[in-house]
Amino acid sequence: SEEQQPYRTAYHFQPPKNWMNDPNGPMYYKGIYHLFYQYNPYAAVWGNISWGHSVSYDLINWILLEYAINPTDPYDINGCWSGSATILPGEKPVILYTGDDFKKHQVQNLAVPKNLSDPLLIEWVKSDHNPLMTPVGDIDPNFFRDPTTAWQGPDRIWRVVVGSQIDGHGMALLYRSKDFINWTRSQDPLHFSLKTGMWECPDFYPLDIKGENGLNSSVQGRATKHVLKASFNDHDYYIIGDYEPQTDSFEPQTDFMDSSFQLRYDYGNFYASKTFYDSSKKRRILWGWILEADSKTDDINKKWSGLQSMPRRILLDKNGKQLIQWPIKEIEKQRAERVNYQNKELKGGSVFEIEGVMAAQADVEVSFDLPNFEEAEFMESQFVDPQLLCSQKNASTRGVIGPFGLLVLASKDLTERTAIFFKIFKGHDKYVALLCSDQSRSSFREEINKTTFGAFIEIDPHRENISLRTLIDHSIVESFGDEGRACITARVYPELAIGEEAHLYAFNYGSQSVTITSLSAWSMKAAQIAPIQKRRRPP
Ligand code: DQQ
Repeated sequence: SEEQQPYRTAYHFQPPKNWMNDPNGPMYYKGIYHLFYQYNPYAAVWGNISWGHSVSYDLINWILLEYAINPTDPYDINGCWSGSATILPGEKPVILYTGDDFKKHQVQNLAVPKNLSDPLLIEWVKSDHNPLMTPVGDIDPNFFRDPTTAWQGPDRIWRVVVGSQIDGHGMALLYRSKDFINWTRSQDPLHFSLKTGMWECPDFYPLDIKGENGLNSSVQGRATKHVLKASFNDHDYYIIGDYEPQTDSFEPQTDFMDSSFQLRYDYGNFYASKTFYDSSKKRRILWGWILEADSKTDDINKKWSGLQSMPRRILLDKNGKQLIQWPIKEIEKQRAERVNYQNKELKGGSVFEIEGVMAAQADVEVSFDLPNFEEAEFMESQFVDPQLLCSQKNASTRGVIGPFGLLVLASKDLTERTAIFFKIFKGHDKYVALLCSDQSRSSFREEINKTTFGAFIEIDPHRENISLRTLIDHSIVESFGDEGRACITARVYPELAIGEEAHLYAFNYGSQSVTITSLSAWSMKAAQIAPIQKRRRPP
C-alpha cells in the first residue's frame, strides 16, 4: 500500500521489486518499445545481473516480461552486464552485451530473438560464437565493457565502441565487423581522455544540425553533429563534434574535463544512460538510471532499488554547443486535474501554496518574468562550481534576484521541503542563471544522501523570462530548467510530506520581486506497469 511504500513511483518506470540499474538495449521495433535493464531477480542489492525486459506502446505504460538474458554460460556466468540493441537490415534486432565470464573477465557477447514473429520478442538466444570480443593485448579484463548500438559506415562495415581504461585513461575502443560476428579492434580508439578513468556505458550518435528530427545511428554527413557520452565520476558527461566515417575520426568542439564547465545530461542523480532512435516518431530518446539516495538497509527493507528517468527527447541547441532535453510528450496523457495561475507577482520573501493538485504526483510548468539585471549579485569568478554555489547559498539564504522557484514534496509547516530554484548572477562579461535543487531539508530521516545539486545556464542581458518544469513522483524530482538546457534529478524521502500530506509552493527569497507569467500544475495519473496476462489454458 502507499502507506507502507510511500516512495514507490506512479509514472516513472520501476519493476515491482528488487534491484535495477542501467537501462539496456532500448529500441523501437514493429510498433513496440522495448526496455531492458540491469536487474537482480533475487534481491534489492546489485548481483546475479540479468537483463530485465519490459515492453510498451507509449513509453509510459509497461508490460513486464520474463528476463531476456541471464547468466548461464561460461562467457557470462558472473553477470549479463550492460549493452545495446542494433536493428540489422531486414528488421533483425540483435543485442551486444558484456558478460562477466567464469574468470571474471569482461567479454562482449551477442544474443538474438528466438522467434522474430513474436512481436514481444520474449525469448532471446545467445550466439554459438560467443564471446565475440575478449580482453587481449593491452586491454585490462576488468575494464572492457558496455558496447554501444552499432553503426554502419558508407563502406557497409559495422562499427561499435566499448568502454575501457588503458594505462589509467578512459576511452572508447572501436571495433569493426562485416558480419556482426567477427570483430577487429581498430588501432586507434574512437576517442580517449588523459583526464578521466574508466568510461562506462559510452554512447555515440548523430543529431541533425537543423531541424528537430532524430537520426538513425548510421546517418553521417555534413548536416550532422555527433554526440559522445561517457559515464565516469558518477556522472554522464557528453561532448559534441564532427565524425568522419572514412577515417573514423571524431573531432569534438570541447573535451571531457577540459575546463570548469562540463556538459552533463543531468547535474543531479542520473547515470549509465543510453539513447535510441525512435523511427516511428523520428526522435532520439534518452533513458537514465536514477539511483537511490537512501541506505542499502533501506533498500533491503523496502525490497527495491533504482528507477529509470522519464524518457527524454534529445535535441541539439540552436547554437550547436549543447543538448536540450524534454520529457517525451506521451507523459502529457497522464495529466489530470489542472490548476493555473497567470501574472502573479512574487514579492521578495514570499511563499504561496499551489492548491488543488496531488502534490506528491504532479507535473509543474512555470515561467518567471525577470526583473532588471542591474541589481544582480556579482559572481567573482567564472570558475566556481555551480553545485558548491547552490549548497553554500541554499534556498533559505536571502538573495537579490532569487532564489525563486518551487518548494516540492513540502510539509504543511515547510519543515520538510525540496527547493528547486533559480538565482541570477552577473559575471565579468556575461550573465548566468544558476539552477539549484536543494535537498538539504528534504527529509527528517537520517542515512539519506541530501546533497544539493546545481547547474549554470548562460543568459543574455536582455533575457526577460526563464522557465522551469518539474516532474514530482513520490521520491523523484526531475527538473528541466530553461526549456531543458539544464536538467537536475533528485531523490527525496520525506517523513511528513508523503501522499496527501505533501504540498507544493512557489517562493521568492530574493529582495527583488519576480512575476510568475504563468504556472500550470497537473495531478498525474498512475501508469500501468503490469505482468503479461497469461492466457488461460484451453480446457
Ligand atoms: N553497470 C553495469 C556495467 C556498467 C555499470 C553492471 C554502470 O556493465 O559499466 O551492472 O552502472
